[in-house]
Amino acid sequence: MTKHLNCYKPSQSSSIETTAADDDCLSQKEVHVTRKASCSRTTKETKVDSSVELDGLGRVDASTKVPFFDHMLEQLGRHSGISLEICASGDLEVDTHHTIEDVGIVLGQTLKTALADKKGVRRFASVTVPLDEAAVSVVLDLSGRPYLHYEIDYPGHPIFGSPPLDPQLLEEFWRAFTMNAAVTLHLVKLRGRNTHHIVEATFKGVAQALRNAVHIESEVLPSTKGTL
Ligand SMILES: [Mn+2]
Repeated sequence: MTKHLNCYKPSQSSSIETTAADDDCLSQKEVHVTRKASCSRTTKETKVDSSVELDGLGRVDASTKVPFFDHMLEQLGRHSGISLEICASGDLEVDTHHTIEDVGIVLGQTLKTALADKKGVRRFASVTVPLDEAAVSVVLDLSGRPYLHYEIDYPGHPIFGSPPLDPQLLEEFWRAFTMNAAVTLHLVKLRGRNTHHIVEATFKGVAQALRNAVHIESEVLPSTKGTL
């Protein structure tokens, strides 16, 4: 069985932004720690490459050959402000299960690697996001302890893209993401009748929660334990 996961994080050497034309700015140099990472994973079922830039502009390049899933990954990046590159090639002739789950694994690993020691992050987030008649509540803690509470059911039809996506697989995606990112994530559907809306509200909700939780707001680690 070939199974290989490689994660790469650029060196933590801080880059210093200066404005050559303005000496005053030089005394107020801003130090940015790079919060980026890339991971690759290959099995007999899938090959997934992922890059994450936490302080990016929410640019997304998602190519999983499951168009609706790409649409959701675009929501995740755009609404979190986290730039994402995800390229997956999986055994879609079986179904979309392996591809969806394995993207969750690799994306979670990439996020965890990019977060590194989590120094200064806000850590917690709680948001509710609507999409028309649907509303989904998301509670997130960058806890270092993987835990998923999943309370989302899907009425009606699957999503008839090409290939189609069984919304049941989204639970597998969020579980894989949660376990590998080592976060605590609660997803609760408050209401909703349209499957596309419910799924999209979930991705937008997690995106907004990530935007808040990864935000650097201090210079200390938000943990009395001393590690996250
Ligand atoms: Mn949509």
